[in-house]
Formats: sequence, structure tokens, C-alpha cells
Amino acid sequence: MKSIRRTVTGVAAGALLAGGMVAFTAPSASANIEQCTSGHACAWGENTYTGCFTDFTVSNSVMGDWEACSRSGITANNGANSVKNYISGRNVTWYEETNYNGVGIRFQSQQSGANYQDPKLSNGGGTGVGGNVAGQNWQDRISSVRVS
Ligand SMILES: [Ca+2]
Ligand SMILES: [Ca+2]
Repeated sequence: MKSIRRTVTGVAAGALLAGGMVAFTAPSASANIEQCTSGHACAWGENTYTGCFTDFTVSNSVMGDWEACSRSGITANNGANSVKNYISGRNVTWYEETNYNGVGIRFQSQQSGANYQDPKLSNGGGTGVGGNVAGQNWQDRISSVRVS
């Protein structure tokens, strides 16, 4: 009887551990807009500023690895679903191609108070650059970012 009871207790502890692990991984999955601090242009892998996260203070000709991501084997290149510009006095343009090529979508700074973020790039956002592209699907499309 004693050994059986010990086994049951072990199972219960395992269940508790599994539950704890779920709760532990939740914060990275529920990343949020607070990750984006003043002076940065930010991108998230999922809608509503969630999922993998990366940020920039200057232009980047290629969207590189996510800075924070619970998934392996994916990069920020062609991965962003939501973006924000929190760089005072600068515009941030997210381009379709690397090296700022192709069309883009431009956001003003949060400090300017206008058109500075988009939680769902699949239905467009920002101001079109290089064409009337602001209303297009921009999910998983951005490959470079220019701060100007
Ligand atoms: Ca994505
Ligand atoms: Ca692209």
C-alpha cells in the first residue's frame, strides 16, 4: 500500500510540475507592447504585439534573429505581424525586401501621436512607400527596416 501511495503522489507532483511549466511558458507567449521601450522600433511575430520580439534603434538592412522567441528555427525576416515606432522624431519604414528595397509601410513616432503602430499587419497599416500599398497584407512580409 505504501508503495502505491508513493506512486500516486509522484503522479500528482508530475501533474503539478506540468501545470507549473505551462504557467511558466505563458509570459513569453503573452509578450506585449510594454516590451517596446522609448527609442526603439519594435516588431512582434504575432498579432497584437505578441509572440517573438525584436527591436531596433537604427536602420537594419536585414531583419535578423528575434531577440526573444520561444520558438526555434525562425527569424524576424518575413515574420512580423505587428510593429510599433517608439523613436522620438523619427519615421520608421518597414520594407518588403532586404536593403530597403521594394515597397514599404511607414510609421511616425509614438511621440508624434499619429499612426505609430499596428497590431495586425495582415490588414495593412502605416503609410505606403513606393506605391499605394498601405492597405495590403503585410503579415510575414517585412525584410528590412529604415529609421529616418
Ligand atoms: Ca508572423
Ligand atoms: Ca520580405
